[in-house]
Amino acid sequence: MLAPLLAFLQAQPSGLTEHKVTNMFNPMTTPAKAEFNMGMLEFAITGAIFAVVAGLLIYTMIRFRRRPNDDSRQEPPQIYGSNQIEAAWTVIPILIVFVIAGVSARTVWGVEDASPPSNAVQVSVVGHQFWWEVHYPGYNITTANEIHVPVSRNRERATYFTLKSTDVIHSLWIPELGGKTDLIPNRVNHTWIDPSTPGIFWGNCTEFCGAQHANMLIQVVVQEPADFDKWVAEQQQAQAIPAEISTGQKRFQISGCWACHAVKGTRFNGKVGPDLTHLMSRRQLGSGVLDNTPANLKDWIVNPQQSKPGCLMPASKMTGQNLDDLVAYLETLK
Ligand code: HEC
Ligand SMILES: [Cu+2]
Repeated sequence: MLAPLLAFLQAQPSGLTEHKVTNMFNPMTTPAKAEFNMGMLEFAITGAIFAVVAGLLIYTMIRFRRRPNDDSRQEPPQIYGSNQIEAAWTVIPILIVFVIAGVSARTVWGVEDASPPSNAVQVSVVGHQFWWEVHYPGYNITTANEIHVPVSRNRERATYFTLKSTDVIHSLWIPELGGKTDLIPNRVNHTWIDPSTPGIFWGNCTEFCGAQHANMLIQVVVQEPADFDKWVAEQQQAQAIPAEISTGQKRFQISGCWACHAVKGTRFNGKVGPDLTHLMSRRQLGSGVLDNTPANLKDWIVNPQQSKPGCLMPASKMTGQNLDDLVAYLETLK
């Protein structure tokens, strides 16, 4: 009953259902399903062990409880050692550990070491305090915090991730699409997804990485292949150099924004912060803290520490015409 209502409330103008409230009990890719099934198997095994141990404990507490007025009662005979029972309670746990270890190893390797089909979409994600740098080496695209991928059926155009970090350990978790995989400095990790339905899936950094760890959100936009190809074509465009440099663009330069931000097609090539070439195509600012609206963009530039205290972009304290010019320029970055 609730499902259609939720779907209605979550429906986006783009027609994509948004899964902002994440749900790890709703796996939607092959790896997520494998991990979910593994979790359920381990939950069942440990649940059964818990039931047996707790059952025996409760039985013993009741059966052998102290009865002050019952001195004549016959205690059951003590048993000193039993090779059969001791062998059983040694061997059975070993078998259980083998089953759990075997299933876990198979699942982890199936996700980490899967070899991509030739038409896979390769996405390289680099963790930063506190945002996600996203590259598509095959398409020559750089973006941030919002990963677009095509719907994949039978692993056709499945998405393969290469995960790295520039500073500390981060961890990628998009609950509907797959389990956590760490992004570790000086190490490369892999995972993959083959989402079967379009939608916008939210995720989070799940390895504590500093002050704004909880605001290091990420979105995966799963699109029909044709829509994804359209997005790729748009992102591949560099910004055209206008005949006359706008005052806003000058402001971007004078204020030193380019020291940290790149705009493809211009000389701005900073690498410390997110690539801004297609800033306006993104739904959010500051990896999920603000909706990408002109008013929020202004607030962010004046003082990002207001909405994301401790983030690594300094306040510009810019006001008046300078601010308006700069925002007008950023709004051309479609
Ligand atoms: C010292 C480096 C640095 C400077 C200088 C800097 N920024 Fe940033 N900027 C960052 C970092 C780091 C982030 C990511 C913050 C986060 O999400 O945690 C960021 C984020 C942004 C974002 C949000 C991008 C997104 O996709 O979420 C915008 C827009 C932005 N900066 C614009 C500017 C403008 C305009 C200037 C110049 C007034 C500027 N920045 C100066 C480092 C910098
Ligand atoms: Cu992080």
